[in-house]
Amino acid sequence: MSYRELYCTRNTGFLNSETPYEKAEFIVLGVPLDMTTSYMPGARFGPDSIRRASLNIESFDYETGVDVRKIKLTDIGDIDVDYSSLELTLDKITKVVSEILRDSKKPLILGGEHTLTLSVCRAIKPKMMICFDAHLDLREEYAGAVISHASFMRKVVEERVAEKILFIGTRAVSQEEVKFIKNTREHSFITAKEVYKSEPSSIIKFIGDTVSTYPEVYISIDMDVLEPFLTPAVGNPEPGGLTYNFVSDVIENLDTTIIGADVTEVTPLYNIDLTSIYAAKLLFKVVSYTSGFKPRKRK
Ligand SMILES: [Mn+2]
Repeated sequence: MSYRELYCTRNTGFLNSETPYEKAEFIVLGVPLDMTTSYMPGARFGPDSIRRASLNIESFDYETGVDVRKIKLTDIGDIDVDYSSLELTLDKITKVVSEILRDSKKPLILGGEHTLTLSVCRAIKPKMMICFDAHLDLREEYAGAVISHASFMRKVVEERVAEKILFIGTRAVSQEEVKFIKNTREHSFITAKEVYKSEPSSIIKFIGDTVSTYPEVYISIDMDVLEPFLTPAVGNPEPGGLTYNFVSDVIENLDTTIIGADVTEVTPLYNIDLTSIYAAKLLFKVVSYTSGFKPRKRK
């Protein structure tokens, strides 16, 4: 028996795709993790909300000409979260994602609190990771927990399961986190204010050039990276965020292989499905830019 059969249950799927697992290029996995949430709870309802959104927005991507409904994609359901043990739950995620990679497929993760990215990195060990997030999540511990939504990136760095991380949209940090990241040579951040003050095309080109020196990239999207009037239903809303078009354009201009992605921190109770629509749409962008589409030459 495979881990996906052991640990996952299936319901209405992302895009309701009927592609069998064996034939799929992308594997959608729900992770309804909601254990260390400290402010707005409800991330456990994120995966189904994003699935529902995926069924109710346009599947044709005008910019790429890709209809994501025609992409070979399958949804294997949700990880069974073990609410008595975060480590056990993270281990289940690592095992299922490892299996997806072993089968030469690309994982698309529907969160769930952002902590799940630690377990995904333990499986993927990306050489390059882009992390769209208002926060750095690099605290040594948070509210007594060494692994939590505010500290899991510290573990990613300390365990060296991601070689280089570029944070984009940063705006809510502690002094400790800034000091820590500046002491690493590998990891860096671009603040939301820097994006706001720059010419969008120049900063998008800068990100594209940075990433293109790596053969592949993993994309982690905490939905709080966007301005909270766009996506208020997140665990920790933070003013001064990015726009949807900016994030979409960054994804469009990544001249390298996207090996997988996650969207996290959607807490739909506060906003019905609107935040989930942004999450689904950004995943559509990842899928359509990954699947055979050649980006236009950047000017
Ligand atoms: Mn965040």
